[in-house]
Amino acid sequence: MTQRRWTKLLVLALSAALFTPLTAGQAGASVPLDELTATTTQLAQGLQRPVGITAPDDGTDRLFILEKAGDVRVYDPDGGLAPDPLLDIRDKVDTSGNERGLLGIAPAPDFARSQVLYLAYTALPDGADTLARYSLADDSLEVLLSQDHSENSNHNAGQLAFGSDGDLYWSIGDGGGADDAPNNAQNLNTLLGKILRIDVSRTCGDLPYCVPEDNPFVGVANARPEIWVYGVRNPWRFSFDEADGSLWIGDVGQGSQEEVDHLTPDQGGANLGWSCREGSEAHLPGRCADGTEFTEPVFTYRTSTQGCSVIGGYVYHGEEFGDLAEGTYLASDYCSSTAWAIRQNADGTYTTGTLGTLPTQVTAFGQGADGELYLVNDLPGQLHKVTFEQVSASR
Ligand SMILES: [Ca+2]
Repeated sequence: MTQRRWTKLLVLALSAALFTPLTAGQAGASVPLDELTATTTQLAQGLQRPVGITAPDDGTDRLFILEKAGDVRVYDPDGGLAPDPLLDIRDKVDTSGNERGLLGIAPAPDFARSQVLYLAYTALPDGADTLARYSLADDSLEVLLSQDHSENSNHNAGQLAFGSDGDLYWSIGDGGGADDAPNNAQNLNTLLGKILRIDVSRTCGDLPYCVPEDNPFVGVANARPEIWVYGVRNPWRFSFDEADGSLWIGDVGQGSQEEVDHLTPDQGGANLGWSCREGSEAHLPGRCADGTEFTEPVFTYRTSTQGCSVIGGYVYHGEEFGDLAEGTYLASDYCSSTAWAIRQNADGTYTTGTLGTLPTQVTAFGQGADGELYLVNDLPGQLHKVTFEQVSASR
């Protein structure tokens, strides 16, 4: 997070503390969800299958946009979409199948100085899910970690984000196909169907990264120590709430339920259920022993009737709509474009609702350095800004 974002949150927290009790996720004023609507304004077009957005913390207000084939484009609020890519690794990326490609990007916490980016992609020749470090200074690419994913081309997940702990988190899908046939998501000996947490600021022995000592499966037999949470199917997009460091995950369902999970920073080791459970329901209960503990989603909706694939978003902490939407988590669905909203209440329960239907399809959300929310649609290839409005409660 940028210095100015920290300062703004501190001011928000202080002013809220003076007048009202401060609650997690609701640091500022906001109107009831049934009086709130979300829409979008187009900023740029002509992108080639954009699938992700990030913002470097370097004072430039730029957005970096992933194109599935393997390049990163730059949107500048003053100059618009730059014609030349920031980087191009198309000769490394396996784009066979709809879900393979360059899928994730995270600027290093010291990006302004180091000019280092982390990238997640499916690599040639066989589609291995791959995490690599890219240096803009010399256009070098160093592979840090990869996971075989050759059996199926779908369910690669691919989100990258740094937590407030400075560690890098990476989501990998269950290996694809239907019903997670090999039971990967519940198997701690594979990285498939997991969200990982590693320290990329150091090296340890032969590894080009380190495993944080407090990762939940360090020292556990037959478990990969990089695992942070398990039992996920295809967590295409996750994000951190910069106000409390909590993790919001949109895990794409198979045919029954789409789900959003919300984990505090002390919930490492959580089993999110797949494929024993799908959303809030039993799916293949025989996959898990009696008494297995699951962490239930905080929000679900029906896959077939209310959409097809959840697109995880962000908790809004921008200034422009702070009096309307501060502390509101916004997500969508790839097919229905519903604007799903979730707020955590002071007692730990959640209030959920819709903020209407977005005027465009959503492939991924992003959060600018200014805290405002943006989205891309892969077809036809546009960048939009999310805006909020207060409406009458009769909607
Ligand atoms: Ca689940």
